[in-house]
Amino acid sequence: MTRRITVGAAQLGAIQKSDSRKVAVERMLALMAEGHRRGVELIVFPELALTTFFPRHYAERIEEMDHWFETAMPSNETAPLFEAARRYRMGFHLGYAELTTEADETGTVRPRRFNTAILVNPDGRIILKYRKVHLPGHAEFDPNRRVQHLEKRYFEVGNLGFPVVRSPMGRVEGGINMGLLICNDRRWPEAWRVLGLQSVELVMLGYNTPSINQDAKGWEAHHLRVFHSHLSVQAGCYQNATWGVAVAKAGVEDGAELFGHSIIVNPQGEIVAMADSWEDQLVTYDCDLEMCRLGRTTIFNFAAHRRPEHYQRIVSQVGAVEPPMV
Ligand code: CDT
Repeated sequence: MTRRITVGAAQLGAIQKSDSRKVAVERMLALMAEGHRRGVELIVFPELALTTFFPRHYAERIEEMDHWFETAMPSNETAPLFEAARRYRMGFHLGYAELTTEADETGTVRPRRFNTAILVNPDGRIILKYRKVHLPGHAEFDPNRRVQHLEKRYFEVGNLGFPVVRSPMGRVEGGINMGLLICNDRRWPEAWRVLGLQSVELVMLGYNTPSINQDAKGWEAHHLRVFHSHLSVQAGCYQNATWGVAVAKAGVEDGAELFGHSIIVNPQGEIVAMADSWEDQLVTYDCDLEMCRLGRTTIFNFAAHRRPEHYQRIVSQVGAVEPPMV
């Protein structure tokens, strides 16, 4: 029984503020058609793939931004992606802004906004949904920034945890353990480990990462931006013995540069495919899921080697504290 799947990292070039969802979806459909020709069984699109990265724009009232959000999935505009999935027998991952009316922790039913990703199977059925947990940036307009990063203003912290689904995909009829992260999540080992503890074999994540860190104040050289992104994904894959597909939006969007460099990473932490443009670009790889076995039966055999009794701070503490002076 084969345990191989051909995945596609479908990087998107810039989507401008003036571009409609129809334009974005047509570009994604072209990448799916190319993927079909190249034998792709599962295609991964970026975070907030249907629109520009709108958290760079400020609105006094959050509701003014609601036109960037999806209230249904599929919607009229996104239905062609689901049809293409069925036509090509191809799963897909999609990031989008989700506006829903549901109860919060207090039981109050109200509009709620999340930075969301879904995994759709080749029947066009949503089999996994994840809402971004680690929201970077700030909630108020920052006059010191040339470009705003207002994810904390427009989105709530995700409330679905880090779920993993086991489902047939491509040639793997017996099922693949698949999990999702979104952008900034990739920098947090805790997020990867929660997926690892569910025996994840394939992690998909989309990102929109500016080439310049405006908070760096000179401490983060330009080239380190891509290095840190790759370092995080490669470490996450290695330490949890999983494949990873990390897919960017790239190029100059609304005058702000996003760094691209989408990658596919094997369970040894090696980059096996990488985008080399700032355009719409599909990079593919035939992933052998049996490669996950080595890590999880040896150095990262969690059952044999983890010591959770010593990890208490990870869940009981948020900020770092100073050690006692000796
Ligand atoms: N989209 C996203 O999460 N981007 C962040 C950059 C934040 S810079 C304020 C990232 O971690 O890539």
